[in-house]
Amino acid sequence: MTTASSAVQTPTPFKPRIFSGIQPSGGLTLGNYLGALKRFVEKQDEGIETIYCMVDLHAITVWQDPEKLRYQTREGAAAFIAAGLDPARSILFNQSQVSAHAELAWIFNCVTRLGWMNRMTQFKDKTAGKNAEAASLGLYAYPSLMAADIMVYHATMVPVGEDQKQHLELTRDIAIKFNNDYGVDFFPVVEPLIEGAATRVMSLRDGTKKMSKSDPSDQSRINLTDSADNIAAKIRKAKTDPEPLPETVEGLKDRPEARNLVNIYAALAGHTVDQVIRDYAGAQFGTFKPALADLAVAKLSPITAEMNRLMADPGEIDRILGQGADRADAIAQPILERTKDIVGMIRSRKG
Ligand code: AQP
Repeated sequence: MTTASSAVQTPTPFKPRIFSGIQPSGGLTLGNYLGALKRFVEKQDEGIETIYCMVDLHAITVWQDPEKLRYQTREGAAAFIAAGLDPARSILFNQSQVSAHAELAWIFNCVTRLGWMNRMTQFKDKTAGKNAEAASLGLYAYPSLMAADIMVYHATMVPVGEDQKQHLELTRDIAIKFNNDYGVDFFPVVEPLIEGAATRVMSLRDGTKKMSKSDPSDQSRINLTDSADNIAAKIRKAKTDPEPLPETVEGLKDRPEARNLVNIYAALAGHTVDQVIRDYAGAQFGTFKPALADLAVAKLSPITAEMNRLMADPGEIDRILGQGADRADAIAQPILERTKDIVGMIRSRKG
């Protein structure tokens, strides 16, 4: 069973502030929705200051067609808003509009140790079976930019899926080393928020692999732009085993595909995994899959419809992203300027 696993909260002198981002490296998936978007909106509604970003600088660490990148950045922003994000309450922008991210990332590149980077499993996963020598330097340095994304706002909490846990630990290490090296207490030690039934939504074709927007198989994922028929067909064809659903949550152990579908149901319904198992104990997939498909369509179709409506006016999306970037920049610049002071750089005349 997937359970809440957020780290112990440590007292901090920093104001609670949430930052998180999504790469416009493809159309967003059910994994991005349950692991990120849905929770981002919940955090906004809890009244904490929230800053969210389409991380286009991260996306180009692997090749992106320029027109598609622009489209996907707008589509991602539309998904945020369609999922309930209010750009007046949260800050929503695309990363490349706020240059402080890249500037702080360079300073962090000089704090981060090669040995730390060599342990990052996402780089290994993304280059597995490929020529790692041909990967971009940006892909290797990705976690240092991610640390800068968070620290440039002095964010104290980052809602992410399980897959980002190691990068968050690295962010903490970079902040601690910076503070120690310069004898300051300047960067907060950030807390990952890894909560809920769907912190790791798995592929519909292989329950041991993460559902991912860049998986070559479209059948492996549910896209937020999929039609109701498409969603139902993908769930109907999702890989499962021949057994009925178990009587207890423990019975899902060693059944990754069954566990994944139950987790998705729980996250979409807002139920615990226990509750879902109680409701469907002994059910065949012939019964469970249509119920899951109905639920997925009921939850996702209104989001898809709103995304389509918003995408009809790209100028309005660009305006929202621009306003968000101005607000983000107003927070980031003073923190970047103070960082440069600490490092011994002569202050910008603008600062
Ligand atoms: N399958 C998933 N289950 C739960 N959470 C997920 N997230 C991504 N996939 C899942 C969460 O979504 C946020 C944004 O992720 P990202 O777009 O920055 O990059 P990613 O984690 O690398 O997602 P993808 O879909 O696998 O992208 P590609 O294919 O481009 O690498 C993060 O909070 C992440 O945890």
